[in-house]
Amino acid sequence: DAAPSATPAKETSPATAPAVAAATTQVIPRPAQVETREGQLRLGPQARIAVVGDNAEATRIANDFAARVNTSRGFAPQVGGAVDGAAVVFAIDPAIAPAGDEAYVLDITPQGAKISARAPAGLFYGAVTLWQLATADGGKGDVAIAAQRIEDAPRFAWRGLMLDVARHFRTPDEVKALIDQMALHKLNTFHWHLTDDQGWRIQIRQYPKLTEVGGCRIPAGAAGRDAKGKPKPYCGFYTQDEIRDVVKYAAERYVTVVPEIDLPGHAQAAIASYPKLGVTGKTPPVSPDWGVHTWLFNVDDGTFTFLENVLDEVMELFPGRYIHLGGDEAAKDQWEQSTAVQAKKRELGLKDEMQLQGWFMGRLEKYIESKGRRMIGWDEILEGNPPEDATVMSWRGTDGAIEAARAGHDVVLAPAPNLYLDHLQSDAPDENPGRLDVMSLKSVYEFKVVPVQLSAEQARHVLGAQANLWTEHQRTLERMQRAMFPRAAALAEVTWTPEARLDWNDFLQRMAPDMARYRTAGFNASDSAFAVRF
Ligand code: TNX
Repeated sequence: DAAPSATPAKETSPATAPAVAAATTQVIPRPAQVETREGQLRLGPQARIAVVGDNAEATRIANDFAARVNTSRGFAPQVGGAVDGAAVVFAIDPAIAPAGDEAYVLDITPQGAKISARAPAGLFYGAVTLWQLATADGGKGDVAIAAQRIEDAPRFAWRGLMLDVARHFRTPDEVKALIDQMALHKLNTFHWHLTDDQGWRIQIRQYPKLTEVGGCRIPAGAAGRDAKGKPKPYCGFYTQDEIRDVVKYAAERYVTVVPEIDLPGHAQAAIASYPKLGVTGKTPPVSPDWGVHTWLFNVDDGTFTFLENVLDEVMELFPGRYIHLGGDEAAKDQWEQSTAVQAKKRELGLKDEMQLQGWFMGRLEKYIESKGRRMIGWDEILEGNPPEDATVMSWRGTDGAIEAARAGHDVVLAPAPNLYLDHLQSDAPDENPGRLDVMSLKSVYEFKVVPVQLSAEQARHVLGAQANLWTEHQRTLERMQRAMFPRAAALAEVTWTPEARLDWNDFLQRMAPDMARYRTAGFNASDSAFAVRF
């Protein structure tokens, strides 16, 4: 891939913005409340960090902060010792004003900085804020941070990114680098799209063929053949150990991983591995091309046993509350054409295939609920009359979100095209390949999470928002990263910052140090985001 070469528009370019605008707190997402103070705090190699009380997690977070300071500024503050004389203090304090586990207060005076939070998650976010302040000038060694008092808490509980690793696989290390960038922007939910027609990417011990067969495809055209014309499979999957490692890495950064096993459509790779799971008895290849496919899971008991066994292993690996069961784009042809499926439909007294899908999803939902989990699914699940406690991820615009919230379902907004990061982000000629129309950094920033049609009561069902990266067009790591950031930074601000504090021009100023931080981290955020004339 060519490096971005587009010339940023003068009036908005972070490259032309002052390195650090003194009046702006250089933090993304913008904190809920900032009170400026006189003077500056200097942090240098002599700085020491103290942790109040005997809290192992607070100490881990303090050490993590010290390590990040070391990576960016080249000195590691010592962690330990008395509060007196410490440059930075971490304290769990249930009495701070802002509510919630993710809230924190960061009080910076010329004498020192104190991060207080009700829970470790808040300490972690306070540390991220202080680290951003300490790295805004992009320099090494001593740093001066403007004295100020920050009170901060997120607007929404679900601040998410989805990555599709079925169309194009990314290694565990690549996924971790993404999760790290999420955490540094206070995004807290990583939705991992693990199965699809083009690949099954999660090892399931009871069904090894899912990854042996379903983890590989022969790409269409030249990409799928070597020089001698021999098939060149495209493969990739995560072992369970790798998944546990990623989940732990995410947890240490207060990111919850939501796995998705897509049902009953997007099932071609599973059916290629175990044809009995399908309706026709035929064996398809793992799909080499994109688009909506026709291969559906069967509705017989054998298929449910398989899916329940798969979900058992999935729930063992992912301790979070939500399991995503897909539900999108299940073309019903195969069900319509199968006498056995039609007999089942009549036996259940269901009038059409959408009701049958509702029954299918409902059965699996009950299963995971019996294990204390909750189902989330794409907005098609609404058409199957799901039970009230199903959470809806609205992707076909925002109508699904409105309908879901009115019907009493919790909802996450992830609408196409606004939050679909597979769309181009500029019209620069060397832009990442992607879908039209252009979804610019600004269009993500201007996304309204709560649809205006909802009453205040209904709006309480809005858990938050998420941006999705489908990877049909994102073949390489560089493309994936450029499609994600910096637009994910805009999403972070939209989901964290109080609506009244959102300010596009101020955000653009804060993007300058943010872009420098990606470069330092070796993460390919897209400069072309700024090539658009906003
Ligand atoms: C629709 S959005 C899909 C994905 C595709 C995406 C882009 C959704 C729930 N399903 O399977 O990747 O369009 O082509």
